[in-house]
Amino acid sequence: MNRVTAALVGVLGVAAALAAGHLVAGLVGPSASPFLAVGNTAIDLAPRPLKDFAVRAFGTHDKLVLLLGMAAVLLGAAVAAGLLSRRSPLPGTVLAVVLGLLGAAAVLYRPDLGQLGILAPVAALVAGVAVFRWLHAKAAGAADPAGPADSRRAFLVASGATGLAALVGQFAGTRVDVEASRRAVGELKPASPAPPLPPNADFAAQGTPTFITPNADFYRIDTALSVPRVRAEDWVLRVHGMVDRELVLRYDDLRRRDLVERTVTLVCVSNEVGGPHISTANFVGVPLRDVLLEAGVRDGADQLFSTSADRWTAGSPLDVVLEPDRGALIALGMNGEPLPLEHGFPARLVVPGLYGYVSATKWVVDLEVTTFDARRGYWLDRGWAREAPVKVMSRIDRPERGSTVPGRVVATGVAWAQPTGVDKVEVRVDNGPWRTATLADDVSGSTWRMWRAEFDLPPGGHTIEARATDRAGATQPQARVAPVPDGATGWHSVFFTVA
Ligand SMILES: Nc1nc2c(c(=O)[nH]1)N[C@H]1C(S)=C(S)[C@@H](COP(=O)(O)O)O[C@H]1N2
Ligand SMILES: [Mo]
Repeated sequence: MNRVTAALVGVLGVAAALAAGHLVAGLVGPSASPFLAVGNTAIDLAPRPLKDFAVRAFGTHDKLVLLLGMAAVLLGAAVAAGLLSRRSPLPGTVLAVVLGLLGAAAVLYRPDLGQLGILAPVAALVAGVAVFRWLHAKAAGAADPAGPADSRRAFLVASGATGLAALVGQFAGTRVDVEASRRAVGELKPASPAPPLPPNADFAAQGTPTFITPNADFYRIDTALSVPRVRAEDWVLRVHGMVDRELVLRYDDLRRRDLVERTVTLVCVSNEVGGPHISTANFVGVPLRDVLLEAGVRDGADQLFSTSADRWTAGSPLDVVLEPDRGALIALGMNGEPLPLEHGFPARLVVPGLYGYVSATKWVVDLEVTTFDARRGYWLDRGWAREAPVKVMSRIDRPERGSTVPGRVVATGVAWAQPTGVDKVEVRVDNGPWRTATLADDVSGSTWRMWRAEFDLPPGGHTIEARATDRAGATQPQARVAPVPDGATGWHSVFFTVA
């Protein structure tokens, strides 16, 4: 058989295997799809330096890059196996079995999949072997000059049908209609809305972000390769552990309560000094404290251990989430809509003043009241700290790094110090005296605060630095510390040129 045919047989065999796995995963659990399971397992097993590199190099595209890389490797393997199988179907068969077993191992490793999850890679293995051998036989027949005259046509029909079936399988497999479920939620009207924003809450016209981040621009950080697809009508939240009575809450149970709306700034612990992983939204939901008090927290518990639909976990200090003024939420809505899928639909946690990895569980399905000794959250065994309150921080948005600006320099930026709030931002140029910046109107301690300051500067290169002070009097330290293990510190400094 010629090389092109051989390669095609290899590729179609792998495509059939992927589609069969995907299709069956649609029935037993979307993350059982072998391709995604391998990717997710790769993420969980990746050594930290590699993960950090991926995030730095590809930002939030890191997952897309991983999937494309995996697809390229698979394609290469499929072509190679096809080429090696020109004489006998054995090499291609071996590849299909090996890939199937790899998928099975990944699915078994995923803690979020039940026993049935294994059916998806098994289907992939069986389909891969069967389709490959079937097409191989047809191709061999077509290549045989002594064979029947229509054998060439039979091969083309068979490969076309395989390609089509593989495509249909890919699409049919993802049919959990979570979009429809989200649309059907309708308006989540808070009984107590967030206070309206003051007129001058940001300096967006001078280069800061808008005070409220539109959902489409809200930073996104998570380990999920495929966004968990949980329908509101299927969602249940279990509250258990060291409680007086276990609760099982459904979506309608929560949305029928008096919903509250709170404006909260979320920030990621991995945010570098000057980094972008911070955003603010109006979250609508149920006070987490009320739910925990209903369950009745027993003495001795110190951790709220939350688990997502895809088995990611976070541990929050119980005393913090129970603080009456903290404003921790089980959020259902964000900026006037049900949570977007990638921000946790149907429900997530939001705790002002704690970095996301110890508090902001998206697609949350389980709340266990426990101790820090008993359970360890996802990032703890990957080098991050158990206690992670947000650190006081400021960022310079204008002038931009490396930009050239006129001599009358309008510097702007943001500062945050949840939950106390920002008391003061100081700015200096070229190691000169600190000057107090003008703060935008205050919204609350749970949110960021914009600042601005003007300088008249001579032409040439200049460096501007900023530092914030919180309402408890703590000033952002100068010492540069990396984000690992509990958040970066240091003053943001920006070099620019005056024309
Ligand atoms: N299920 C789940 N929830 C998660 C995460 C995750 O990986 N999985 N990442 C956390 C981290 S590290 C942060 S900073 C916030 C980010 O929330 P966002 O993506 O809505 O901005 O979500 C948190 N919640
Ligand atoms: Mo994070």
